[in-house]
Amino acid sequence: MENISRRLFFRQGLSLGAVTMLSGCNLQDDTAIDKVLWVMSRWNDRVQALLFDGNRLAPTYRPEDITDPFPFNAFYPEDSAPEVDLLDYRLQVSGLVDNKASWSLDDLRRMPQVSQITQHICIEGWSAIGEWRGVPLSVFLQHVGADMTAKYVGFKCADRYYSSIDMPTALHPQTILALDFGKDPLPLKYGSPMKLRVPTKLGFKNPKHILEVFVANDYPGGYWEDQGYNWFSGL
Ligand SMILES: Nc1nc2c(c(=O)[nH]1)N[C@H]1C(S)=C(S)[C@@H](COP(=O)(O)O)O[C@H]1N2
Ligand SMILES: [Mo]
Repeated sequence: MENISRRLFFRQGLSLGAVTMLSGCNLQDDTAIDKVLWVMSRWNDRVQALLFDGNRLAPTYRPEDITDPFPFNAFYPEDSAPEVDLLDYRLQVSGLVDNKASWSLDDLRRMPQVSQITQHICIEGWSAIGEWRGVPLSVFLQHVGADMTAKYVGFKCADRYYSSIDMPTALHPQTILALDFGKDPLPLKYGSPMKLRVPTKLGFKNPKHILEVFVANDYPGGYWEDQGYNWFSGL
């Protein structure tokens, strides 16, 4: 398996290199270079998907390893984090699922919960260890009768942010719809009332303030993904 994908890597890598030379793009030709880089990144997604082991767990840490204060990050400053009304909150479910009924926070809290102390790694060059607790996304998807053979699970947030992950990662045991941070409900800045915690991917693949979960076969992209960050971004 590893040999095949490595061979695949070199063959595809070489042919991509050849394409780059043959197309004769010069440094002025931004769109041609851009196209090649996008193709390479999507190909990189496929290799990462091939190598992803749905049973391999991300490292977990001890309570004394938890980073305090935990850093905040978003595409806006901390005081602009979107305030979602907890009582009115209804998580929307759409796409390739049998049951599109929305979920209140109580509905989510009645589901099985798991905890994890894991490391969050941001592409901007920092990492921190935190504790999150919530519903395994696999349990949630099972419950709404999601098409588990679909390619993507996507997320829409209260702040225009959006992201999506591959189905094997969505079904990974450490991928959770997190409701708690440490012992408390998720604070505003860390994604209240609910965020995706996925410790097998980079920080930007952990959307906060989630309003909608959907299952799809059409590539949903993401806020940073559509601006060039590699979509799979596995660790
Ligand atoms: N809704 C939303 N989710 C988001 C972001 C955002 O801007 N909006 N930023 C992402 C990035 S780049 C990082 S590193 C983490 C930061 O999460 P934290 O504030 O809990 O540390 O949230 C991710 N999820
Ligand atoms: Mo990030």
